Amino acid sequence: MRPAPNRAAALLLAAVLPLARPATAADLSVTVRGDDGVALADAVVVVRPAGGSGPMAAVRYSWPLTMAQQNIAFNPYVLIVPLGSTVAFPNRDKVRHHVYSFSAIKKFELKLYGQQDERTVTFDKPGIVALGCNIHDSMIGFIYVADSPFAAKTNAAGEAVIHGLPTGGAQVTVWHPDMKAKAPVSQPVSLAATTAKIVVLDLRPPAARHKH
Ligand SMILES: [Cu+2]
Repeated sequence: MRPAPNRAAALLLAAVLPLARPATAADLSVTVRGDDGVALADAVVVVRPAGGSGPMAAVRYSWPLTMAQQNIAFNPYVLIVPLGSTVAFPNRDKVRHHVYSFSAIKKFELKLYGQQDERTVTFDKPGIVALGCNIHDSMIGFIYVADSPFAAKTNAAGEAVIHGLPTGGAQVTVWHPDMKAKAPVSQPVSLAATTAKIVVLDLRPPAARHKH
């Protein structure tokens, strides 16, 4: 008895696929600092390869699409979501919150809701959404709606690493809530197997920066 040709082809494919990694994958490490030299946590880094990066519909990041209200604060302070995402807004406090955005790409209001309750909002335009709470003026948070599969947020050392990029030309876009300019800054980068880049942002004076 001979094996069916389709089965043989499938077995061959299964044997080959684990080796079929792109030969040209690049890892980019971006360090973001303020013009005062201090490392910036919570900066958004988005990379757009020159050759394009395909449709956003199936894009998933490695973190949950959740903007919680916890300890009278938004958690996380900055959340990056892929364009078209639906974000959950769970209330994990004992008090009620009333979340709103006046930002151009998405104006909305989630009227007073309490503990263990949750609302969702879908973000269908790229850009930056500033969040507030009608009850607690100190609550400030941001959602960055990104139109690239390649995005990351800087850690406490001001570093973000993005893996699996195609080598070659790309644009690196960086944004931080305390930037003087409202729009993100974009710079060209040439991606090799491993590339490190430092981006310095002009910051507002310390007294005008967000507390969170
Ligand atoms: Cu609140």
